Amino acid sequence: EVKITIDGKEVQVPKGSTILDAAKKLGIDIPTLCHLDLHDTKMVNKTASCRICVVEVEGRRNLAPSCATPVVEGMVVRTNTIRVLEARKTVLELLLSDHPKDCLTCAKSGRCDLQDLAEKFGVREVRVTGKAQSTYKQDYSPAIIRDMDKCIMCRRCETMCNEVQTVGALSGINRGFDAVVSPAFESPLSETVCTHCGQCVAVCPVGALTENDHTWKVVEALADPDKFVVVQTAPAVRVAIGEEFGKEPGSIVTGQMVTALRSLGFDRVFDTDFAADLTIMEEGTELLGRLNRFLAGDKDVPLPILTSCCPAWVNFIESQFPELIDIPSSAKSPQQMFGAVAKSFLAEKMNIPREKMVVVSVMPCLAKKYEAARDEFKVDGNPDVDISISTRELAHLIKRANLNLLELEESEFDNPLGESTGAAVIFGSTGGVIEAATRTAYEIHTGKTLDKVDFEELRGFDGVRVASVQMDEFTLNIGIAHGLGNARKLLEEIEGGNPRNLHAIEIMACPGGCIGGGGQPYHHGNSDILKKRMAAIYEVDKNMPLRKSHENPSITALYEQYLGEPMSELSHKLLHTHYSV
Ligand code: HC1
Ligand code: SF4
Repeated sequence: EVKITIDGKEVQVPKGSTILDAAKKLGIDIPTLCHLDLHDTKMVNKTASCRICVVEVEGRRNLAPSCATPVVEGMVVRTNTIRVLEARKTVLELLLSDHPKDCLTCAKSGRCDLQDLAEKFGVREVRVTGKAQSTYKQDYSPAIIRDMDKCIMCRRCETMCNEVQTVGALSGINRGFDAVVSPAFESPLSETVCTHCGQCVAVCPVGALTENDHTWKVVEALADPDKFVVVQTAPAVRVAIGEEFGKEPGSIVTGQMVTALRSLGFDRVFDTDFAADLTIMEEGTELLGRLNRFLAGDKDVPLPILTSCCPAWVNFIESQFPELIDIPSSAKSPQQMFGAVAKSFLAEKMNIPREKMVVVSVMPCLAKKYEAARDEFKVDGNPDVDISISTRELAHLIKRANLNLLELEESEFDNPLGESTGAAVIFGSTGGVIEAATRTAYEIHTGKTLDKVDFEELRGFDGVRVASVQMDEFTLNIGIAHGLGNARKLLEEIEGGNPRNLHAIEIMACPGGCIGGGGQPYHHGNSDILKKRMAAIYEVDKNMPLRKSHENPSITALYEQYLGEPMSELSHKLLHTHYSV
């Protein structure tokens, strides 16, 4: 431990800590822009490029960036001298001299770190006038908008994309005023290996990277008297959207969210969780089918089976591990299963022509926008899911309609596509999809009822986890990874001959799984927030009367009335897909 003094207060921190760490421990707020500390991944954006966090260290001539200066025994630090404050103001003016001033129409207005600091430091004019403002073309991908005029070169997105996700779509190019983070050769993101995971958006402190906002498309559909507009909400939205209205992370606001959606004018408010149960029926059957072939001695059976509900992950395997493309489950994601069932079963039942039905999804994810737009999920050009909006976008819509989520009464989802089990809601957390599949696979394989449905060994926050579940005489070996960098580790292990004999693997592209998705309320890499959302997910599961997908009565009815059985011909047509490299 090292003892130092900051603003007259003593604090002890472990050797190797920075001044910024020590100040945090004292509750002293040093402003940062480029700094990003993703504790659980041990990943830190170390550029120390913005210099907004400078402090005065006794005995040193120059101001020190607190994020990159290690503590030394006896160090005396001041964070609020006139010299420090003026230096910070100058840093801001320099940044603003090459930054657009269109805050009124910026997607990040009101939640921009640079705007907040300019306000805090009372910057009323920009004295530094550099070269004319640099200008770049805006880049629209299905999920993400890049407005590089707003890039402040903090390089958080680069660390996220290259080091945490190991995708490598972004890097710093050009020099001086023209320096910017961009795909190589300034290609549009959609023409690169970008997976649309949205983690770069999640950490961008300014308006350089934002979601492709579809809220007005939703409003237009709702206002069209010719359209029948249904909405589905993903598992992870209900434990996070409350944060946008001032609730603590991990607050469960399912009932209020349903009321808000109904008040917005949706004709039916359904649940992606219903389709998550359906996914388990299909994916679980596929898993058991492959295991049975394996147990019968078939050496060519593609194992381990990989979950396929995360579109960024699917994109990642398509572009980075094409030789493994036969092993993911062919089951569509719940978002897409929902759309396919709504526009067939429900549309037929209600006698609504396909083109008059609009399916909107509310997702914690930006890659879901890209998934919804993929050609394999269209019938004659008409998509199964018409519009996908994020948790943040739904919060905007609710506020725009003068509704306060927290004051709304709770209400229930509509049926039949609104009924779900606890197995479905845990899809929202890392480990949840495979736990849900295990609950069902166990009971079908052994013919026994589980005494305890909680598979604690599959839960947790470690980036890569491996556990075994006993199914009578058969030991099912399960692997789990969240974050694409961790996924890469597990896939390299599979390519290397699968030494741990894994039979099934769940992969989610985002830290924590969907609860940490690129469309969730901004959490700035703070894993405490993610852990609270995770706890809430398991809480919802615990309180559900039914906790296994195969016990969902609406799912049973759907098979009886329409699909026949899991993996039937119609199930294949509606609920399964193929991958392309
Ligand atoms: Fe997810 Fe899924 S769990 S992918 O994390 O399989 O987005 O929440 O909706 O589709 O159900 C996301 C969450 C979500 C799908 C489900
Ligand atoms: Fe990289 Fe994900 Fe951003 Fe694409 S969306 S640039 S993969 S961090």
